[in-house]
Amino acid sequence: ESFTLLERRNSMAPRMPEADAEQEALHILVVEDEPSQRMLLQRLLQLLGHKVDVAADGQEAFDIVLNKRPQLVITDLAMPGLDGLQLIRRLRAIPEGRQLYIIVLTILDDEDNLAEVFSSGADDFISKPIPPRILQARLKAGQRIIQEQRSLRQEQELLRRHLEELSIDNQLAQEAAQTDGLTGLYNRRYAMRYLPQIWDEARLSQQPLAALMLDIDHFKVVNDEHGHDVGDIILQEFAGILRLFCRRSDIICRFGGEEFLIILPDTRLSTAIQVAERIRATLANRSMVASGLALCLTVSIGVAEKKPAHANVEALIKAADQALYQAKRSGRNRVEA
Ligand code: GH3
Ligand code: MG
Ligand code: MG
Ligand code: MG
Ligand code: MG
Repeated sequence: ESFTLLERRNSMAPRMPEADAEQEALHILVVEDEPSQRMLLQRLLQLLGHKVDVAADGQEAFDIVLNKRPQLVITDLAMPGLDGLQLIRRLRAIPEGRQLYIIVLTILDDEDNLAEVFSSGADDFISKPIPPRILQARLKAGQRIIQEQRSLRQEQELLRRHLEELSIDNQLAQEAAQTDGLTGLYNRRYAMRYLPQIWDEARLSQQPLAALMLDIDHFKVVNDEHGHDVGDIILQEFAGILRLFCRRSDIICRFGGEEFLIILPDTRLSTAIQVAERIRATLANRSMVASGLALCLTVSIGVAEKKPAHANVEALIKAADQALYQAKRSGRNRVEA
């Protein structure tokens, strides 16, 4: 093996390439066990404007690829320990090495040897001794691939981000469309679209289904005496209490201003009445704090369960609403079924 770079430079007509303005600086790893050759190649590449790391064998090269992520590897074949072909096969087997551009340095450019070089995963080869202008030309070919891969990765990343934004927007829009802005509960429109499905499921599986219609008593007074903002805070607190007494499978909905509907799947009337009673008692026995005010409020609740006579979920809701009307008429702060 003779590396004739220095001889070339000193003798005859040295044709040292100059840094090419169109050639971008690459991050190159030189793998070569012979120290003088390694250093010469390193100097030449640095002269051409590239950033160069060096390794003396395959194992060291493998570690440098993982840690420093060069774009291009120029590797010798015959090396102690992990040789050039083994290095290439290992690199091609890991994500960090799949897109590396790999050039092999070889003295044996016969058919068999080259076939093995390419089938191990190399992108190109240069015969030793290395003619500097050929090296420069091969690097330029590599650069085209590296640039193309980079722009593909960038496009992929843009696309990925775009898709992510779309799906977040979509999710937010869906949430906004189905929830009530003040309380975060489902809104009436969503409930009326979604509930027929719950109704059908209960019908088909012959499971009970219950509905609670709740209306805060004399809520107008809160607004009149303390202002609309305090009223809003009370509504939010009330929504929190409802969440506290409901299961994940229950559908809690702000049906109107201070009127709420809860649908309880797989729940009989007696259980639904218990739930309603707990909500009523909780509100009656504690004061709600809003803007430093402690307010005592009560709620009236109508309860109904699915009956064979009900044609649809609206009929069930209507029955709960009628029971609520009854609770109001009987003096408020009551549960009626
Ligand atoms: P009742 O015991 O008969 O239910 O009396 P009420 O005062 O609660 O009933 P009414 O229907 O007369 O008044 C409901 C009040 O709820 C009137 C309205 O100003 C208030 N309200 C409705 N929506 C909101 C809201 O989003 N925020 C606030 N602060 N108040 C609301
Ligand atoms: Mg890379
Ligand atoms: Mg060697
Ligand atoms: Mg009311
Ligand atoms: Mg009302």
